[in-house]
Amino acid sequence: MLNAFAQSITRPSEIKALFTYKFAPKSENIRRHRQSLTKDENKRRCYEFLNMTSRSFAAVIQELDDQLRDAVCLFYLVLRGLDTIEDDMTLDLDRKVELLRSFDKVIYEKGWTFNESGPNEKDRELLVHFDVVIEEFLKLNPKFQQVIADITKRMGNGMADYATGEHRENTSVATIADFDLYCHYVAGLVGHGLSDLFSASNLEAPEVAANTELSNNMGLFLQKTNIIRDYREDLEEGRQFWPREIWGDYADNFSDFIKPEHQDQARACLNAMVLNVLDLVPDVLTYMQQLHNQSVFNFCAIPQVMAIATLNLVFNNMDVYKRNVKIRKGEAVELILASTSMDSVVSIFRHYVHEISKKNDARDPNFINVSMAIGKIEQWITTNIPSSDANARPQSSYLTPIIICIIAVIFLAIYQNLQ
Ligand code: D61
Ligand code: MG
Repeated sequence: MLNAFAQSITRPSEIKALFTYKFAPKSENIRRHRQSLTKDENKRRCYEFLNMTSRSFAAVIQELDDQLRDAVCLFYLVLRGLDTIEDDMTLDLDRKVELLRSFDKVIYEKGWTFNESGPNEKDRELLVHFDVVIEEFLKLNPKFQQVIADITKRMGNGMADYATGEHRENTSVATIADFDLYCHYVAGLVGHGLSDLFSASNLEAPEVAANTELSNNMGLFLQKTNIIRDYREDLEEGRQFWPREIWGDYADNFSDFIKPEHQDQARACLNAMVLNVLDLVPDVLTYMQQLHNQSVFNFCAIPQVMAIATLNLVFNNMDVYKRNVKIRKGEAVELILASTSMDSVVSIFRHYVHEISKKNDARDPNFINVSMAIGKIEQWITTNIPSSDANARPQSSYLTPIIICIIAVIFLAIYQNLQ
């Protein structure tokens, strides 16, 4: 936590956000949620698993309205269980495929648990106690169970196809179409399922579930951004998700990009990957614009604004090839606090797109394509958000220099105390 403050030391708005966040009173939804856990041991354990297995989604799921919270939590836990089997490189391939293809049946088997995950699999414990998840799943309204089982079936079969080498050449994803299909299975389908849950709960209109292209692209935007950010980590663990149709234009081998002599090609390739993701932004904003329920809006908006901030962070940033890059905690918290209305979500997107455009370099082979993708996003904003001129640039407050001085004094005081 102190580290989070230190990272944002020169950014008063982030320090302010960190304080606000730390001392904010619990929302009404969270209080009711905590209350409901005191009398239900099994449900309490499910939320423990949620908090253990997800840094990015645990908080936003728990803020959802009562009608949706448990369904979305169980949806998450079921798919995290499935993904733990997909990610496990120690499992025998036939066994893996059998599990992936039957997981939609497993969730109806009271008492089912799984001890065969590799010892280093990060969410192994979830499967060891999966009976707890199944018991809670079976208590959900059958209309929610059906959505979850349907998506689990389609995702499991898609993962199995990729695990056995369909749509792949050697270990790598071949075409952009294969890349889109893989991301559809693991993330686009989550977008479908969530939209079905929103509409089934009546918190959102039936149209949100009906437009599957938009909900698919909500998932693709998150998954593809992660795949760009995780280049180094995935390479070290023997995984390749970038499609050869893109990276093949810049190198013969996927691992060439870490070599200093390939710097220029590596930079161009990275930006070509970001360009592929920028094309999704208009659909993300169109999806967001259909939402009416405040808790659903926040739940959807927060991951998407984190993704556009991450996309700006990785654009033209050679650190992606060296280590894990991550947005500052202070920046993340500032985004969380701001993601409560369409106007502010749009102005956040506009801000990061503008930052990307400032880093777009005329020597980059995709300079014009990136400019055009950005132009389309700006076009979407002017056409769809009449008030967008008014919030073009969030003004930095006149308090900024004063706050910097106060923070500097506090840190000095702490520092001298430690001496
Ligand atoms: C609105 C709000 C949240 C959304 C959304 C729309 C549309 C899609 C998604 C969330 C899904 C985004 C996935 C991006 C993160 N990628 C992963 O977690 C990868 O695993 C994919 C397969 C399992 C998906 C599980 C999931 C994730 C988020 C959810 C959810 C289910 C259910 C409800 C709410 C959010 C990644 O896993 C990394 C890891 O092992 O930790 C991988 O293996 O590639
Ligand atoms: Mg996976």
